[in-house]
Amino acid sequence: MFKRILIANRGEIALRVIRACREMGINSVAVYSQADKDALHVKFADEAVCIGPPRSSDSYLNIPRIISAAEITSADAIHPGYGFLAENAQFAEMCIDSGIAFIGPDPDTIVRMGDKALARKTVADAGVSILPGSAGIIKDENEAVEQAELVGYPVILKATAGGGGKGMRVVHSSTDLSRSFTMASVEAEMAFGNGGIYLERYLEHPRHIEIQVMGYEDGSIISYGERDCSIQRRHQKLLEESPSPAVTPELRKTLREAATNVARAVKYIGAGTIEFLVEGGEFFFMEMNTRIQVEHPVSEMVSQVDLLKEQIRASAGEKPGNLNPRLEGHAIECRINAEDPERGFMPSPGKITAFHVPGGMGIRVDTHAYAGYIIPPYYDSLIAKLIAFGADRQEALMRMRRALDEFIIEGVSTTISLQEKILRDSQFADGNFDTTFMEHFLNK
Ligand code: MV4
Repeated sequence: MFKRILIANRGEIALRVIRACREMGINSVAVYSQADKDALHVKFADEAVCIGPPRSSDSYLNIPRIISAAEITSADAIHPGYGFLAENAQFAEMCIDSGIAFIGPDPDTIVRMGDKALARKTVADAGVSILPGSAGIIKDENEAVEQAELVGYPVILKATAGGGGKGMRVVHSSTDLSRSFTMASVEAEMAFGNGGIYLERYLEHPRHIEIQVMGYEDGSIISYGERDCSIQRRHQKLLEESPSPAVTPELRKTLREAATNVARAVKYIGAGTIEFLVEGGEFFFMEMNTRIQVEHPVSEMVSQVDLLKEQIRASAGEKPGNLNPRLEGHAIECRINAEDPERGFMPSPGKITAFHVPGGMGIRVDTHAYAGYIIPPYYDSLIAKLIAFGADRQEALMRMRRALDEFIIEGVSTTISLQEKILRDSQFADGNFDTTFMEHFLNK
């Protein structure tokens, strides 16, 4: 097992990794930017190294500085968390070349899944259904029109280097297609340095359902239950739950088998998520995330497995702790962001003047915030993840409403009041929602 893990991240996920390390008897090394000198991950880790100025590009994204920090502290592994360098194949490769384990899949797998057109091919070859669409990157406008005619409108253009909604365009007829294709490609080139575009049939009312998997060196792939992440605004998730109110036991079994086949096809190691679009009982692979995700706690609550510990064990070459996790109960997570829903979700950095965290039966809060903490303006605006667990959805919903009401955060604007409103919505309460829910909800 690893002796010392450097955490190349900040915020709540850095704390989450430190907690797993502590329980496993592993030393932890925090890295931090000048803006994070008073952050809890710096205080809670066994050691901490300042890696540079506030801007991410000078600190949490600066590969040489992070590798140097690992070398001077004799860390034998690096945990990237989510965001920042978590899905950077070059970083994973440089860790390995420096004799430091990267806690994640091998660099080839990151590349294979990070290129979304290549991922579609990999998944189709593994026998898992993908949406009808182009066989790979579309070379020009004429090919885009040809492919769209074959697939049928509406279609969606996606950047092969994108993911998570960046650089997408929905096209309803051939008149828009040539222009949309050119614009999408130029945008993708600017955003990702890769203008490659592929095309798929567009589903108007899908659910976003994802399956958590864990892969091990002995070849075993453990699948967990699904998470329903349909409640999003501009591709930012606001609330996630497990199980999905829309997934039957039969569909769950099928989705878990499909996700396992995808992971097996790439000999997946560590924590991964296979995202599907589900509509009218049909499901289609969308993309695979090769990292631990923000919303992993809902899977932890319903499986009673510590996914961080399993991820670390898997990367250290150990066998799975539990071959067949039992799924029991219902978990919901609200992402509490320092943003103002009344002002178009503008970030609201600054000093948290009062902070009271809810507790009691079935409540978990993953946060790095405290009273007096100053949220820096340089990073994402997640302040806390509030997770409610209950025997069934009804109980989890009641606990979440109760806990949101108890949560006191003063000094910055937060999304709490919006999440309270979502939890009072009758359609949401009935489990009757899809990825278009937030659009309708915000226009009510
Ligand atoms: C789609 C889709 C409908 N059809 N692809 C958004 C995030 C990115 N990963 C892909 N996304 C979508 N892809 C096809 N073929 C609808 C979305 C989508 C969406 C997906 C999940 C959650 C919220 C969403 C909101 C708008 C669009």
